Amino acid sequence: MSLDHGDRRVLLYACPGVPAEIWTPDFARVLPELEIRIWPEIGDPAEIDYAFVWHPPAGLFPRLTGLRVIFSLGAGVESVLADPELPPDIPVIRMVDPSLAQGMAEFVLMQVLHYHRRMPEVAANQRARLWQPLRPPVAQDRRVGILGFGQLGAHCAETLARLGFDVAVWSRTPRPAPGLTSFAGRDALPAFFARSEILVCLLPLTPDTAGILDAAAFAAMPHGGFVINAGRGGHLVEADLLAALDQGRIAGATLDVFNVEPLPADHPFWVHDRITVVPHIAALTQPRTAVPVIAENIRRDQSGLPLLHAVDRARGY
Ligand code: NDP
Ligand code: OXD
Repeated sequence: MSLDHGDRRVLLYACPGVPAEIWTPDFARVLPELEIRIWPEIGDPAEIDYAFVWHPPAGLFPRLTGLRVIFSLGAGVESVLADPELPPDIPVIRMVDPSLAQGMAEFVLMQVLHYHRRMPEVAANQRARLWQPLRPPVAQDRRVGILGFGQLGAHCAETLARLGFDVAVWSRTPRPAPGLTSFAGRDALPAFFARSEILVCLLPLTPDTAGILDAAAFAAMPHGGFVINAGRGGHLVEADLLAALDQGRIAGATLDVFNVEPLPADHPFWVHDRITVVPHIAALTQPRTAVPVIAENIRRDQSGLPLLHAVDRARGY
């Protein structure tokens, strides 16, 4: 491999809204030889080997004429792929961080338990000063459905199954797994929804998955089910959820991701008594565990080895 600016390697940190100070100590610890530049102070753009991005600033990529690899701060890469000036031949690496999977499993478990143990009803009873012991079904009789059986969905599914829940997963390609019920492909969706009392979305946002949480999904689910969306706001048809909540078809929803973030102050979700709004924190990439994964790919790039976790642009994730 030959680079045209000597042995120095330069990584550009361009994650508007995510303070660079969170990341720089771990880059310095794990990759002391790497020079980190922080957007917009990028110096000579031709010297930049690696770009670490989250919602990349418009017009950035054409300036980086020596770019070798684009690293996404997030597991979801739709904002990177949507950049009209994304260089066609530069690999895009999505974030695979063990802490992200752990954090998502904690979040999904917390929300599933909240609905499984009927906590919204308990809270309503408290407001009414009503002492009413409520009995949940046993976990084995609680059917949870997880859309997406990748890095995050698989960890959540296994965590819930270990606690005894009856878990089904849905993926694009068939992925049978012990202790789980597996569904794959569009044709299997109605049957998957029909058994999902608590539905969790952990899909990437692609043209195939946009709007998947819609009126048809809510109509197919068991009456009074719950929805947890930690994928992307574009997975949810907002008006369909509001209608399904009004009709009682859906009893409650936890939403961590939204079409517009931050969620506008006048959005009806903020004040809906059966919607829990969470500010896109279901799982956060953690520098301590994520930087070593980036470092491994930088080492691979410098040794001419295949990169890990590269996005398949045709698939969109
Ligand atoms: P992966 O790429 O590891 O897994 C994606 C899964 O979705 C795979 O199982 C894939 O199927 C499935 N899938 C993709 N397209 C389809 C389709 N058309 N039909 C059926 N299944 C499909 O992603 P991750 O698990 O790492 O992340 C998933 C998403 O979670 C991210 O893209 C992001 O949007 C979201 N996220 C949200 C966070 C938050 O804090 N709210 C934090 C991190 C991520 P197959 O296995 O067959 O390829
Ligand atoms: C991600 C996210 O994609 O934080 O990692 O949403």
